Amino acid sequence: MAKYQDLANSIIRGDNIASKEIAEKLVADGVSATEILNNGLMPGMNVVGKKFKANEMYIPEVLIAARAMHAAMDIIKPLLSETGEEGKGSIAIGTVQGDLHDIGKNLVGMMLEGGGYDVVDLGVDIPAEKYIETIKKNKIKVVGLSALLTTTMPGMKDIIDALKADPETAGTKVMVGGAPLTQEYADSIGADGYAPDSASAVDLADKLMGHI
Ligand code: B1M
Repeated sequence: MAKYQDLANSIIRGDNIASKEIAEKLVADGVSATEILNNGLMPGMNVVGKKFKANEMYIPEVLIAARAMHAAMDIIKPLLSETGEEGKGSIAIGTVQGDLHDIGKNLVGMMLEGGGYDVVDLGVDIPAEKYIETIKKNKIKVVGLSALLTTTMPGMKDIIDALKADPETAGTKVMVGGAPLTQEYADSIGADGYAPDSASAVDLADKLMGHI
C-alpha cells in the first residue's frame, strides 16, 4: 500500500507532522497497529539504521527520525493496548546505563501494556541501583533490560549479578532484548529470557510471570 511507503518515508525524512497524520489516516481506515508498525514504521527505521551506518545520515537527522517514529507510535499506542487483557502484574523496563536508545524499549513497553501488564518504565541510561530500587518499591517479579550498543550490553550482566546479590531482588526474573543481543548471549550472562522483538517479549513475560 502506498500509504505504508509514505509512512516509512516520513520517518526517513524526519517529518513528525506527516508521520502522525499518515498513522492517523491508516488507523481511521481500519488498519491494525501491528500492520502499521511492521509495514510502515519498522521499514522506515531500518532505512534510517542503514543510512546511519553508511554515514549518509548523522545523529541530528537520526534523532529527528526518532521523533517522527515516536509521533506515529503515540497514535497506535491506544490500539496496541486494546487487547482486553488486564491485571497480569507489574513489569519494570529500562535501557541500561550508558545507552540512550529507547525506541525499541518503548515499543516493548507498549506491547506489554497491550498484553495486560502495568509497565514501570524507568527510561534510559539506568544503573543497577535504580533497577534494584524500583523492583523493591513496586514488588516487581519481572524486569526487562534493553541495550542497543555492543559497548553497553556487558552492563546487563552487572545488573543481573547485582540483583542476584541482594536477597530482596534475587528472585526477580530478568528478560533482555535489543538488536545486538542473541539467545546465546542472554544465556551467558544468566538472564532468565531473551526476546528478539516486542511481540515475543509479551510471550516471554507471560512465561516468566507464570501465566503460560
Ligand atoms: Co544509535 N546506534 N547510536 N542512535 N542507532 C545503533 C544501535 C547502531 C547499530 C547504528 C549503526 O552503526 N548501524 C550503532 C551501534 C553499533 C554497535 O554497538 N555495534 C549505534 C551507535 C554507534 C550509536 C552512537 C554510539 C553514535 C555516536 O554517537 N557515534 C550513539 C550512542 C548514544 C548512546 O546510547 N549513548 C547513538 C545514538 C543514537 C541516537 C540518539 C541518534 C538514536 C537513538 C534515539 C532514540 O532511541 N530515542 C539512534 C538510533 C535511532 C539508532 C538506530 C538507527 C535505530 C535504533 C532503533 O530505534 N531501531 C540503530 C541502527 C539499527 O538498529 N538499525 C542505531 C528501531 C527499534 C524498534 O528496534 O531498538 O532493535 P530495536 O528494538 C527492537 C528489538 O531489538 C527488541 O524489540 C524491539 C522492537 O521489535 N527489543 C527488546 C529492544 N529492547 C528490548 C527489550 C526486551 C525485549 C526486546 O526485553 C526487555
